[in-house]
Amino acid sequence: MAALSFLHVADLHLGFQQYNLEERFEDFGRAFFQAVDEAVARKVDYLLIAGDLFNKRTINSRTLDQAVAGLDRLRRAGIETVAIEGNHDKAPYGDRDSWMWFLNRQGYLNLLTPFYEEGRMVLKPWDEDRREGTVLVRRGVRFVGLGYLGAMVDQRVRELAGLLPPSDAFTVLLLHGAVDRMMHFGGVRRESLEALRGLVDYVALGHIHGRYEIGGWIFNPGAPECWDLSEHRAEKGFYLVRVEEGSKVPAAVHIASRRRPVVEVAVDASGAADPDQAVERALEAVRGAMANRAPATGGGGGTGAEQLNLFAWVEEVSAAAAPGETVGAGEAHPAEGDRCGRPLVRVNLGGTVPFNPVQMDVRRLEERIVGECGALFAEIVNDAVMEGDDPAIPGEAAELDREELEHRVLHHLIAQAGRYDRWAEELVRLARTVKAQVIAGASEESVAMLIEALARKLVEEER
Ligand SMILES: [Mn+2]
Repeated sequence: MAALSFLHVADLHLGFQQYNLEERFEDFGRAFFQAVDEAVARKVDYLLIAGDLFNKRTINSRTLDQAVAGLDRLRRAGIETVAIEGNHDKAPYGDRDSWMWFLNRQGYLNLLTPFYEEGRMVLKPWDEDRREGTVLVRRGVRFVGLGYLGAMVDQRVRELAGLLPPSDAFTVLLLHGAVDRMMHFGGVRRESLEALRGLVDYVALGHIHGRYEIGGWIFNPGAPECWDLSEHRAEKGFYLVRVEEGSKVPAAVHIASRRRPVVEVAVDASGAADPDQAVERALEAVRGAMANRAPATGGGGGTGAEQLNLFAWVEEVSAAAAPGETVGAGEAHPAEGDRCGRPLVRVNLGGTVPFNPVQMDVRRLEERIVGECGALFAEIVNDAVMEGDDPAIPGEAAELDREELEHRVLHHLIAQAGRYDRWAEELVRLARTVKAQVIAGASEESVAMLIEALARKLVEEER
């Protein structure tokens, strides 16, 4: 009866109009509404948003409308939302007025943030009047929210281990960070998190867009939609979590999000006599892949529901549902019909051809994949190489040292992109400087300044 339950989501990226397509904007909204529907249908106590509710800091009114619609539905269902900011929706440095802050002020969610005194973290209990704090305590549960801390996250997590008192309450840490990855952009070492064992019972992560979990207490649900098409093989969705009264052990099941299918096709253009033939070959390959594709079930399969049966949650909730209420199916949303409809297509064009690969009309190919194959959008990655051209990795690679090899590969990639070949040397130098700076632990701001400086120079010289 007094068991605790919550739905853990992250990286919803509301407002992302991918490829400038209205339909993609709606896809990200629908993924959020699916999470809201799940939370309401399962009658959870809390919705946890582990960062990147929004795709960017400045959102438009329609994005705010989506967010408010979902959060208001939760509020009316008696579900409290606890959230942190991610790197995408964080307010600009020194400015606290993010849209997450606005939603917090309006009571749609409780936004937890870290606080500092003289450079050291202090744990500020949630203040309902000021609507701010790091630690929110509710009956039987304690939420600690650190948000996105960039290169500092590892240090702050270790600080937290010294600050957080033990508690009888089940403790959830919300963190927008990656375990043992992207160390300068939100990466945290697993051993640093391990120092929180016994103090924290569930680490609710966001940031990495594919699902992973560690040790039965660290969970990352994966962005429910594909922010980048390369994510399509990852598992994505939400964690439905239940904790029995007095227990410190979370029972978590992953629910796959219903998302737009992605079809990825590798095309070897080798042997094509001319650009048109290569394009026809690609089109043929896409047609075949589209025809062979399994009927769209949307997302990563139905393992979530099967696992749920393990603790008979479905039956229990179904029995408790009001007459006429559909459990799990959710409310109908506009344009639901296209939800699992036309896929996004990515074509990786490779091989060696007897003509300059930029002569292949990829624009036209994209149009035809949409027009003739029923794709919502097509993205072509043209990595084909002209016969006799230096391949990206030269034959004598084994004899080159790492530095020289890196230089050659970068130079090749930039020169191949066509419009930047004039600047290839400078761009290679920039890429290598950025790499060195990142390894040395430079801040995102200083790296951004480097890139901006060169971009300015190029724009001026192009005039
Ligand atoms: Mn994200």
